[in-house]
Amino acid sequence: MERTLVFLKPGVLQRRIAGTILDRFERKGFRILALKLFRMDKALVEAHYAEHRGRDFYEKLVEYTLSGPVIAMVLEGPEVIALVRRMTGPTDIGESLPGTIRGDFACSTRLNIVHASDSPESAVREIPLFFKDEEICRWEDENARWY
Ligand code: FUP
Repeated sequence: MERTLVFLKPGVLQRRIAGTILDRFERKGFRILALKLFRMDKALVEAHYAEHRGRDFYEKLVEYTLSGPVIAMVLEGPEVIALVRRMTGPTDIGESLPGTIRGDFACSTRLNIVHASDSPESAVREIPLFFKDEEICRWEDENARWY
């Protein structure tokens, strides 16, 4: 069983598509262990995107991420990290096929609407940036045998 960190970027609330995207993750069968709507502060954005500091898109990325509330979540499931990345589609919007979240709801790499951890190492680093341990709710999944 794996966990991954996902957040829906500010454009999602503005466009009223938060429910639509959350619905995809729920229907896939992942378990939502934590969920919150909040404004990331600059320290969190800089910590989260530390690997991109100095890149030409970095300032715009920080500005966009700070421009409104995000909806962050921890999802759990077998191979959830790779499966969610398949659902979001690749970073490069030109490669994101219809049927993926980015392919269906974004036409810009910079405003690509969703973040999802890209590896087990990233998930382990990112989850505690967003959630305290007591905010992560473990629950019995009676439906798990159907997925
Ligand atoms: P991802 O893990 O798919 O979100 O991709 P990255 O961590 O490589 O990039 C983080 C964010 O930087 C992307 F969501 C959008 C932004 N970005 C750009 O604006 N231009 C680029 O060329 C690459 C990334």
